[in-house]
Amino acid sequence: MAVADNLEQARSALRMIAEAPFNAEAPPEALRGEITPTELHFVRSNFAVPAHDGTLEVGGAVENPATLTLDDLRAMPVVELAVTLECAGNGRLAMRPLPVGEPWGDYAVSTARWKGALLHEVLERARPAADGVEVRFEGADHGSYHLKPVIPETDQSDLTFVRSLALSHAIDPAAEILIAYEMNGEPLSPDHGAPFRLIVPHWFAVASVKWLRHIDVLTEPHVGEFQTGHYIYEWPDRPHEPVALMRVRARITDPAPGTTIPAGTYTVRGKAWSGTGPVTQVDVSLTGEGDWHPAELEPPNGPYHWQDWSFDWEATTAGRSSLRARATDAAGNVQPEVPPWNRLGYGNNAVEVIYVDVR
Ligand SMILES: Nc1nc2c(c(=O)[nH]1)N[C@H]1C(S)=C(S)[C@@H](COP(=O)(O)O)O[C@H]1N2
Ligand SMILES: [Mo]
Repeated sequence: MAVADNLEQARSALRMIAEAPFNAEAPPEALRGEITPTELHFVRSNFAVPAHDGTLEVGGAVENPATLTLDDLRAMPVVELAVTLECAGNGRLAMRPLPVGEPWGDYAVSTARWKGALLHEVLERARPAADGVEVRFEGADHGSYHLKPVIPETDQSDLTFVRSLALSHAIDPAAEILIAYEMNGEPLSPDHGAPFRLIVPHWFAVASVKWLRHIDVLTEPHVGEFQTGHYIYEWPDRPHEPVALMRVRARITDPAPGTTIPAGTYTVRGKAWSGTGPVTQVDVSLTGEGDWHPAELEPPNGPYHWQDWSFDWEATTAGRSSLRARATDAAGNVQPEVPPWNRLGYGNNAVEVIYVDVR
């Protein structure tokens, strides 16, 4: 099969947001399972799938630069982690006034099993210089950028996808940052960053650089369109902040919005996750205002994994009911009722409201 046919096949079950570069949400059913099958995992790319020469250059302010191949990475200790990834733009469509950017509904979130080498081990071998402050991750993808530049002097005609992390975070064994080469037991697919990508647990997925080509230790913080231009919360009333950890959020996966259900007991189900988690409580409301009832919350199956919750609803009265679910995490963060508006539309974790008709 030609590459294009394979790509088309891999993309066919998703809900397309943009064709080129390809961006797509997961179908709602994808959120029911514990692990999202690869063909149902959302895709977010700023540029077309690039060619990649199969090498990873590790350099910058290090004593021991190296060029690694997939075989080199596979020869290192193997770690597999289930990680929930959410795009920072997920839920943007519900913000008012509507921000610019990809019109994501609520399904730019998925959970896959990622297998790879640990970033901190790769960096230990490279031996970062004492004056290192950040680590820069460059993808092989580049091209002209369709969003208005936020950094005025950037050349929009050929930008490369680059992100950075604090060196202290990148070298922290407890952070479990992966250079992943497998997703759900298969080599990475083109849309998900083949041949290898970063996976940064707990962070909004923008940190998880796909098609990884260069890792450089920096002695000055990185400045760039995808780090200090976009992916910044431009709050109207307080200092701007970079997009970082995923915000606490619950989703109702069953019933589907707008469905009609027969009168009786109905088990409402959903998922909940947080980058500052685990989630410690989910409450459900069946009216407006403050009538919250605790749901049954399953413990997490892993530290970076969304959690299942359920609620037995005595749906005995015919008519329309509003359903809301609200998560709280171990750090005490609770979902707000109103989307936390910021100019570029990131991090909308407002409480979901759906309606269901009982007959
Ligand atoms: N090289 C590269 N990495 C990237 C991106 C990109 O455009 N280029 N997009 C980021 C964003 S914004 C998201 S939400 C995730 C999406 O990962 P996925 O397509 O595997 O779901 O990849 C991140 N890594
Ligand atoms: Mo994203």
